Amino acid sequence: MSDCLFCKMAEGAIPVKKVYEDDLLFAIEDINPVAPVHILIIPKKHVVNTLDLTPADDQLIGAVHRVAASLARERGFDQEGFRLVNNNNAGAGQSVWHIHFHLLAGRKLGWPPG
Ligand code: D5M
Repeated sequence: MSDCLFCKMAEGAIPVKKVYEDDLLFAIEDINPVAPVHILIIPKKHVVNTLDLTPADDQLIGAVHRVAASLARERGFDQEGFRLVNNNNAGAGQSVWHIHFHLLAGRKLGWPPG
């Protein structure tokens, strides 16, 4: 998708500091953090959101969760608690139309979320 921000980041067309990268995923610091830790875990494949996933993406979504756990352990917020969340469609707050997962930590995370 030539006009997709996260595809351009994945391809290196837009330079961005990646805090994690492998063949399937990359992770960056969110430009507008809502918690002391706010990392975006972004599949490289262009998928719009959860509604766009197919069985072929099962490994990809598993990898998102494993990377989130690794980052939590590496950065030492695994035991205090963290949240992995994705917003689907505008009513839930999705603003970038390429699937991504917010990894949040570093403060008390209220429930239910707003
Ligand atoms: O989340 C989209 C998120 O993407 C939102 O928290 C801001 C973040 N964002 C947007 N542009 C950038 C850049 N250039 N760098 C880092 N983070 C960015 P959503 O759930 O779709 O609202």
